[in-house]
Amino acid sequence: MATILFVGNKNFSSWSLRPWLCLRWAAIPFEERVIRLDQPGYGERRIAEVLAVSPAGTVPALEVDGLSIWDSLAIAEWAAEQVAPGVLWPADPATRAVARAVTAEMHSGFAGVRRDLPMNLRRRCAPQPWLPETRAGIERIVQLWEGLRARHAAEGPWLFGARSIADAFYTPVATRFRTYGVELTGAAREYAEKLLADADFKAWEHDALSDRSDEGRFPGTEGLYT
Ligand SMILES: N[C@@H](CCC(=O)N[C@@H](CS)C(=O)NCC(=O)O)C(=O)O
Repeated sequence: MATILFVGNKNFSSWSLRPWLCLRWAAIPFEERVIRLDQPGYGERRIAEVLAVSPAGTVPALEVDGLSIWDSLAIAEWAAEQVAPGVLWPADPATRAVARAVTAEMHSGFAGVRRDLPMNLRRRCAPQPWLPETRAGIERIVQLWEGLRARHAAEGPWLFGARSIADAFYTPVATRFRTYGVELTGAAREYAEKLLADADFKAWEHDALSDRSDEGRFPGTEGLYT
């Protein structure tokens, strides 16, 4: 079975990072192909190379034996179905339902955080005053992390004790907080550090830091891709 994950520039593409982590954590073999997003058509979902593999014109997209799955959460769900229960979603149905809600909240929400703190692994900024919507999003994420860590502390260091898709979806957030100097304390800080220390995340980050060829191609918009 040929399984190919198409991802965007690793420094910027937070949507690509999420399912890439899920496939790695599930130990599903896959070939990775980077499609540069600094090309004509970006921002309009009209990049020809992307449209060739993703009808929505966005990455990530997973190709499995000719089938295209063109959304990060759909790819994560596909991955969860390839492995034993408990590997990518919590095995307990009630915990799994909450994990899905937490993941969906990231997938469809936090517009202010996504707009004002775009993922940019190479960048470090001084803390700045956020717009109310953005500040509320940051506070909601911190509250969510603290609440879940308090509830699942005895079961392991991840949001729901054992590692899950929810952690993959919040890994880009941990990088954004680091990039933009969002100060964390206590359980939220420990959790963010855990995400950033993950070996697979480190491998992705290494690639992002090694290839600086997309730098300066979008003057003033270093964090263009969210
Ligand atoms: N809902 C989609 C969003 C994917 C997305 O917006 N990807 C961005 C890059 S991170 C993209 O491909 N943009 C192409 C464009 O705007 O032309 C998902 O979860 O996969």
